[in-house]
Amino acid sequence: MAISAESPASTSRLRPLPGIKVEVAGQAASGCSTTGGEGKASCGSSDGQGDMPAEIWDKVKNHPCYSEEAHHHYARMHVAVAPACNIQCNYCNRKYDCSNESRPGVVSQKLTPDQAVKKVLAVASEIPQMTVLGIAGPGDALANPAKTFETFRQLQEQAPDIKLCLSTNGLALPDYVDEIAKYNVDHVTITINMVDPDVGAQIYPWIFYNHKRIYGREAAEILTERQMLGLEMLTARGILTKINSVLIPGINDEHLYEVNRAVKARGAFLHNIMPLISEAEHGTYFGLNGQRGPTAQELKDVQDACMGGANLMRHCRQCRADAVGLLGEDRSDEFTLDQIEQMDVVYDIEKRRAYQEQVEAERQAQHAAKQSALAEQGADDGMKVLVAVATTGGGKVNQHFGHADEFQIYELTTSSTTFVGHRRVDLYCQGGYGEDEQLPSIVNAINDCHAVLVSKIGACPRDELLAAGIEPVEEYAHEFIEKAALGWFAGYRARVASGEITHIPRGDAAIRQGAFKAA
Ligand code: CLF
Ligand code: SF4
Repeated sequence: MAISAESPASTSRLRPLPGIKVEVAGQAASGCSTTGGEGKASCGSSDGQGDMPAEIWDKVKNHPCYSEEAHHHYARMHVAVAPACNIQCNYCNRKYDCSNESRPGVVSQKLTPDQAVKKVLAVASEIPQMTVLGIAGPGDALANPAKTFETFRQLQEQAPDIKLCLSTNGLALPDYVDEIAKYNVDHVTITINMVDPDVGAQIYPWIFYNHKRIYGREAAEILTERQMLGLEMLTARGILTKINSVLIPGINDEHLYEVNRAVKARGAFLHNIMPLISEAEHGTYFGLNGQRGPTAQELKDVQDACMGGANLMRHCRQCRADAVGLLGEDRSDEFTLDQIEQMDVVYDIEKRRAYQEQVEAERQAQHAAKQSALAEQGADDGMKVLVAVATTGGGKVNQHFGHADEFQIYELTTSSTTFVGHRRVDLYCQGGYGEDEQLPSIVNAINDCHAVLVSKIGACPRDELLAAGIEPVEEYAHEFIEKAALGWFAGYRARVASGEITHIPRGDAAIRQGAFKAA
């Protein structure tokens, strides 16, 4: 893949729009770009507030998608009130969740605004660290404006401490920016996969615009103009924007660098480059025609090439349109409409605030532990490794290897720990017993890592990992992730320096889709 960080950014085909002031360094980007943005792996909030302005920090500090650090501690939920869509993406089949914001899997229940509000209040009373409500499909939030804004209107009144968030393909966005601002929707995601209509024509067969269906390049040209206009209008109103881009090998992989530059120039706060999910059984055009998704290394290469542009998000889980919980977990089964009817819902804003203060104290402790572990790393020897971590949340190494349905991946150097992604895996422990046939697929998923940090691991997977050259590490159980990872890394470097072991760079890994999550 020929992606160069030196590639020229070409936004020449994107016309500036009259009356819209576009700050290249970015009003919204001021949150991160005031520190230069150069080399940052994700939003500046992954390292605490830093020199981010207080009003931006206030918006991102407990939003699990806008802050990598926050995603260990705070939860989000989606309500599926938006079934219709106004475009067709070649990676989407409407029987499945919107691929913009979700992994494939049918939405179990579509909700009316009243049902959605009831569900949000029930979840908020049960999960006090749930801080964000998003509308992300299963179609497009703004192709269903009445339901979307009625939900936001009610929630703004009844749950004023919950941040409101929406996700859209951007086609209708310029028509609704004022309404988005009216309901204090502070976070908007636009899925932008291209800024070149010739690339767009390979991703979008048609759009529905001005009461008619428009096909091919013309459709992509309208879509990109509407997306850019909508982004500029949001930036002008001080609304934080995140751009989601689906990495489609051979179609837009090299082009995403240009997308990154174009959205940064229009004030996007964050750019989330995520892998195409493409399987024949999903029934999508790409899935049926053999279009593959990227490998872990291909995804990382594109993300790394885009560093220094808009700040990057790498912790996206491609959630369902009805997801509930921490990113990576899904508690939607606990909150069906029938179950909500039985619940005693008490929306106690003070109780939520008190709980979140405890969460904040834990988060500060994690941040401090990371800083002190970095300070102890010693001289830089240029080594860079990936490690996998099993965690149930709270920023700690606190999950048994056999219970992990995903591993979080960190890149370690002597001066940094960077969250670079997650890998879904088949659950190893099924009904109390280890399923050894799952092991090769788990090894494939973390094959680029030198170690896997877990709270506990059985003898059989331990041997298999060692044979594959991945070191299982239990001695940091229940410690904060970065502190644990850096503790292992210091020991590893010492063993290499002493000649006890030889450092061997590792290969690529497979991004798993459709992994078994339950026994
Ligand atoms: Fe939902 Fe999206 Fe808001 Fe987050 S998800 S609407 S910004 S609250 Fe987050 Fe899920 Fe990735 Fe979306 S991990 S798919 S980026
Ligand atoms: Fe599907 Fe979302 Fe694309 Fe609409 S915008 S076609 S719902 S992926």
